[in-house]
Amino acid sequence: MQIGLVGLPGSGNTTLFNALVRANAETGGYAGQNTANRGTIRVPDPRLERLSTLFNPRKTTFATVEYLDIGGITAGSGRQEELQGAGGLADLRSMDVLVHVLRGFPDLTGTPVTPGADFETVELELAIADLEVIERRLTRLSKEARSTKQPDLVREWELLEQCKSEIEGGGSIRNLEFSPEDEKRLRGYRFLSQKQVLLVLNIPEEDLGSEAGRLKELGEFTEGLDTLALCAKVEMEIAQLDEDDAGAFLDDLGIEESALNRMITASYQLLNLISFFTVNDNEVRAWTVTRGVTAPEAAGTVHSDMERGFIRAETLDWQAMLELGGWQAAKEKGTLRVEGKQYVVADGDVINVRFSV
Ligand SMILES: Nc1nc2c(ncn2[C@@H]2O[C@H](COP(=O)(O)OP(=O)(O)O)[C@@H](O)[C@H]2O)c(=O)[nH]1
Ligand SMILES: [Mg+2]
Repeated sequence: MQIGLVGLPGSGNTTLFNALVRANAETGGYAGQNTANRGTIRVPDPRLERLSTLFNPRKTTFATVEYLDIGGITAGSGRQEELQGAGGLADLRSMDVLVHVLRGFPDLTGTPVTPGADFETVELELAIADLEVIERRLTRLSKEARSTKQPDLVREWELLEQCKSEIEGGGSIRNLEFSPEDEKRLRGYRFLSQKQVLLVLNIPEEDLGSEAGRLKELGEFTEGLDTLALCAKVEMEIAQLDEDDAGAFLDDLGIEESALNRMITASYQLLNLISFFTVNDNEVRAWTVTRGVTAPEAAGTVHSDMERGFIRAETLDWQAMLELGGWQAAKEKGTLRVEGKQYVVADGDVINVRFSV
């Protein structure tokens, strides 16, 4: 999974990035506007750790999340999308989720705290970047569609016109609903204003404990969007500590779960993702799939041959696997399930795919 951090400069994008990936990137804008930071983290998963203890494999492979901090968005960023190199909005196109970092703490210059307006500014730039892409494509597409009358082109033209008027009316492509076929037609554009978003309100340390209240104050613009509040500065400090000290520090501050965990949970929920596990002597590994995938589709994330040649999936819940202590015991106790092609994978399933190609 790839997650892009977006926000006005000074909102704490880089501070949060440092907290998430335990990095030490320069904060406070000293590194300049066009420095992108990238970092990958393992998705913490106690289930995987326990399975690993049981199977004692040569390798344990966690799911990963890559974070990208593009270095701030300001008025005008959208129009310059293609001009900018590293640090430009174009890098955001491959992201699965955009995290809007909203400044909820008083800054040194005394600029008022206006998360709603800040969000609008950034959303507008994302939409403008999309509009640029749409307009460029429409110039050619409208001619082609008119002359060839090819239904696919005509439909694409209609869809882009629909996106264009949504943006021109001040909206985001996210607000539009498309049929699965139309969704597919637009997928290649990877529109920024269509991406799932998570709002992160960056609050001052004094407000820890009042997260819910601060989020409520945000008002109407958050309707229908996932939100969470955290103090990036404190989280960055926590991220520099070793695990035991970090736990004690979190307790002291009354923070139940680190930002890292909360952001990952929120992102998984937003994208409707679940995990399943494969286990053997060589490797115990977590895989990420969309909720609702069938066993062959899940097998396909491991290897395309496994999907093509899928016969059946031997399945057991991770907890049952731990209780029973392995495949053999599960077979003997009759708890091992043998699932076919229609089986919908559940979060926490341990799966062994039988296939033949
Ligand atoms: N008081 C306070 N200051 C913060 C917080 N997060 C970031 N800052 C400060 O705000 C400034 C800008 O932060 P930075 O992460 O570089 O913002 P960016 O421009 O969005 O990447 C830095 O001086 C940070 O120390 C926070 O949660 N509370
Ligand atoms: Mg920054």
